[in-house]
Amino acid sequence: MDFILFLLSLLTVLFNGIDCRLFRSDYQFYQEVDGWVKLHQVPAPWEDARLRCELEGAILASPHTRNLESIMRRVMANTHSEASGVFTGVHATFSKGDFYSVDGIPLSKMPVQWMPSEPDNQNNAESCIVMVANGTIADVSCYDVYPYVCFKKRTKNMIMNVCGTTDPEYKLNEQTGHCYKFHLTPRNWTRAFMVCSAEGAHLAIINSDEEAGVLKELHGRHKADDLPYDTIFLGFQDWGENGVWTTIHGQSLADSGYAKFQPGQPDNASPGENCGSMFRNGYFNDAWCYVKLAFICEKTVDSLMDDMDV
Ligand SMILES: [Ca+2]
Ligand SMILES: [Ca+2]
Ligand SMILES: [Ca+2]
Repeated sequence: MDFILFLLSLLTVLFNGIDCRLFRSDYQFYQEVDGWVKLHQVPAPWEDARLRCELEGAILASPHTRNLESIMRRVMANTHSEASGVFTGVHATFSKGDFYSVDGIPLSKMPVQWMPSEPDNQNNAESCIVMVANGTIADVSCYDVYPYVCFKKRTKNMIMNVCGTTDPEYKLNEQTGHCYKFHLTPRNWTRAFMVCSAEGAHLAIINSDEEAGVLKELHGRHKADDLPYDTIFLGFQDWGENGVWTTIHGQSLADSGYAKFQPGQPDNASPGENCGSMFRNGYFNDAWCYVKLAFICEKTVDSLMDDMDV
């Protein structure tokens, strides 16, 4: 009998171990909610919080159930979020006063209580909900900044691929041994950087002629008509100066292994181009940082989650 119990507990330990590795290593698995949770301590406006959780493959957490509410409170404990509270996924940005979680659950179904004298919709400008450490909530401006919690419910068939992500759009390239994802949704350079970072990757850096060929081929799979401009953002810039081109990993282009600009580029077109991009032919261009372009994220297989922001 003891042996069977021992075997069962061993299996449970093994099974939990597997659970933890099914998702990102910057998330913590909690049995009570059958899912993974991460506290983001850097306060952000609500839209950014929602987006970052989504890019991480999760959602902005809401206190749907007593268990999730108590886990949210637990992760807040002993951090500065304990005093400030955290943004929840509950919002009324679609329709004033109609509060739902980002996954569509009405606030009225959640086991939470308002703080004294809340909700007050101050200045008619409060459409997002924060929760403080004692579990009570308040409406606040979505433009204020708060820490927040992301939550990933365990689902069947979650597959961690060789790229160390459950995002099937990351594909391993055998030539370079790195994984890449082409983002068709155009973003400015800063947001492109954020997207790659949240996905546990980085804006792609070309380290050889061979890798330039790989990215060129990836670009070539998308018709020019499907892109806002036929140039895509990559991971280099010049710190807002002119001409000192540096990869986001701090190397000069020459040191990084590829520094081929299109003839006539960089041309620093008015009012100034400080962000790195690549034309369809594989040659570099300096681009306006604020223009929205498609972009490529790159992920190293061996460091998997080392690039994660925390
Ligand atoms: Ca309020
Ligand atoms: Ca690279
Ligand atoms: Ca240019």
